[in-house]
Amino acid sequence: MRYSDEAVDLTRDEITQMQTRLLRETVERARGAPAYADRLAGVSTADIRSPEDVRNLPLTTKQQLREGQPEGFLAVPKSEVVRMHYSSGTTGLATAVYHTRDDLYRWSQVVARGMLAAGVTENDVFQNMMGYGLFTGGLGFHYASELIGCMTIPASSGNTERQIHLMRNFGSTVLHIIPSYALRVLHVCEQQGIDPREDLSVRVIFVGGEPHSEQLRRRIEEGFGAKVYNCYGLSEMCGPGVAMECVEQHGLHVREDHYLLEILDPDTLEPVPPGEPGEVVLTTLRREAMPLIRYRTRDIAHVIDGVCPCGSEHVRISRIEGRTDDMLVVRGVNVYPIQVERALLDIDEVGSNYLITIDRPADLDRMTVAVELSPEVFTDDMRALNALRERICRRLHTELDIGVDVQLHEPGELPVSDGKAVRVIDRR
Ligand code: DLL
Repeated sequence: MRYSDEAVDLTRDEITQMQTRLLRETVERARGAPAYADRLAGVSTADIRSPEDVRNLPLTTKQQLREGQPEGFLAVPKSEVVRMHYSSGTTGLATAVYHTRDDLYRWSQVVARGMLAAGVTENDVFQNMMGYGLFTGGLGFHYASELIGCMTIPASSGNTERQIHLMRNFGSTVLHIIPSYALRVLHVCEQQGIDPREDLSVRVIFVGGEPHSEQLRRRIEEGFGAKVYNCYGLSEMCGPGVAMECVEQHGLHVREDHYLLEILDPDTLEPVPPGEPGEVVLTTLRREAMPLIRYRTRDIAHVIDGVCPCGSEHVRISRIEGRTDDMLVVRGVNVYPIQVERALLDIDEVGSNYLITIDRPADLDRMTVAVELSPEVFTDDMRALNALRERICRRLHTELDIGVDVQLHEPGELPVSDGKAVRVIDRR
């Protein structure tokens, strides 16, 4: 029988009612976790009459999760836990996240909903090019794809030549991949004389796990001749699937029957209106093993107002515009790495990789952007290269409001990762 998911059709009223009930249940369950027992002692679930009443509950931070390690946030007996993941810990110590069997099934459901919304069916061949293991990117999509009934290729990340071989040999139609790695795959295809548009069958690509710009999405779409859909998530909320784009590719629908979304001003912690960027704060609504209340993700996004033409009334958020902790202050100016990417990829001659380095010679911040050029334009003509470098400097200056040193590199010269890309080295 074909897998389907009715929750996608919930009306706004139904979502509100469901969230109110699930929020009460979440609070009751969370009391079972040592880290929440005291903090929720004064909360009466009878006082929760709408999803907005979440504001009366305490916030949860990454620091508290760390302090609660290894089991402070575990709300069920350990015998009910069937798996744990360990968050990537890119910004500090990693934290364990636990799942019951039902947690894992519901996680598959939310990801499958996003795959179905992008038109994936049991006739597709799904090549999962995200790391399998403690990182949630691989396993998060794996079970969703099997739930739908796709032939699933658990390729994991890395070994680009083999990835290309698998795509060709088995006719992969759907991919899941880190966006910076997708550009790397395109680059290797080019080196091997393979035209992905002609020689591969890929039609849908899910990307996520790291910030990326609209320009980067378009490059992947053009390179593969496929539609690219953004998928957001974090280990603390299970992993991928918290919010995913539909065919409209205009905002990511938050799975509101699983997650309660708030967008807060990170300083005042007051809600911001739709359209205004703020910190994404999420409450799990169905999680058993590790319910999290008002978890501060540190990701910045805004709510897109209005109902999506796809018909789903689940609220939409913009792509992640930055993190409260990846903002760089360079000579007193706030800079987000994603701004650099946006500016660079507006320039056709810029290739698939870049690296930002900040140092402080003679007590003054210096920002250097190393940029790979695309293979077609790479030349030995110094005058042409200098003119291009000047153009990139000017574009970055307009975007960032500060002067930046630019270094041009040959294609393939900068370090690459098959996991999340390292875009910034701060040597100050
Ligand atoms: O990256 C889960 C994931 C895997 C999501 C694969 C989508 C696809 P963590 O390793 O815990 O989990 O890292 C979570 O990555 O807080 C964001 O800062 C960032 N991130 C995840 N997805 C996106 C996205 C996974 N689509 C952290 N756009 C999050 C921008 C993203 N940033």
